[in-house]
Amino acid sequence: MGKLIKSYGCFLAVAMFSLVLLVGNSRDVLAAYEGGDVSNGGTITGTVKLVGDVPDASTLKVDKDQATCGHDDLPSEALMVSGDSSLQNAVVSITNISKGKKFAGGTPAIDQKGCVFRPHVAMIPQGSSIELLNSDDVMHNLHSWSMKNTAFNEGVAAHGNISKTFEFPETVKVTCDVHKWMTSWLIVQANPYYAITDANGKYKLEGVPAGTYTVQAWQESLGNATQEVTVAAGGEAKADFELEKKEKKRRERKKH
Ligand SMILES: [Cu+2]
Repeated sequence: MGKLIKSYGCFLAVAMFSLVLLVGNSRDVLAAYEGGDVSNGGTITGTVKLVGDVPDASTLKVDKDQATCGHDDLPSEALMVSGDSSLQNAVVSITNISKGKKFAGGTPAIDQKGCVFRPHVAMIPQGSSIELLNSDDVMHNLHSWSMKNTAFNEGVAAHGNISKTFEFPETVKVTCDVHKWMTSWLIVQANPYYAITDANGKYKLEGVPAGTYTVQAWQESLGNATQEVTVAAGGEAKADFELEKKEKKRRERKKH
C-alpha cells in the first residue's frame, strides 16, 4: 500500500512538472511576434545622452599585422559621445510588443575591414542570418560570446566569409581573437521596433500601433535604462534617455 501511494505521488509530481512545462511553452508561443499591416501607426522619437562628464576619447593599440591593420592607434567605439553628451550607437527598442508592423530589415552583413568590425553595432531579426565577412588580406577570427544562441569561435580566411543564424533574442558580443582590439555587438531582436542612435544621439521608431510600451535604451559601456511610453494613433511620442557610467553610481553610493 505504501509503495502504491509512493508511485501515485511520483506520478502526480511528474504530471505537475509536465503541466508547468506545457504552460511555459504555450506562453513562449503566445509571446512570438506577429507582423502585419499597421494603420495610422505612431512614432517614438528621442535622444540618448550620457549623464556626467564626457570622457576623453580613448584609443586602441594596434600591435599586430600592421601592414594590413595600420600603424596608428584606432579610435575606440566603446563610448561614442559628442560634445553635448549625445551617445552614438545606443540601441533603442520596444521590449514588450507582440503585434505590429512586418519584421524586415536588419544588418545584412558585418565586415572585418582594416582590422575593424563594420558596423560596430549590428541588428539581426530573430531567426534570420547575417553574413560575417573578412575583406582583409589577413586571417581574422569570429568569437561570439552568446549564452542563448549557439556560440562560435572560428577563423575566417582572408577574403572569406561565414553565415550565422541567430534563433533567440540576445545581445551578443563578438570579438576577433587574432586582433584583441576588435569588438562588435550583434543585437538579435524579437520585433522590428529598434533603432541605433546616430552621431547626434537621435533615434526614431515608426509604425508603432497605439498603446503603452516599455522602451529600452542600451549602450555597451553604460548598460540600459527603460521607460513606459504611450503612443496615440498617428501621434508622435517623445522619449529621451540618460545613461550613466556604473562606476560613478558606485562612488555616489559610498558618499551617503
Ligand atoms: Cu582580426
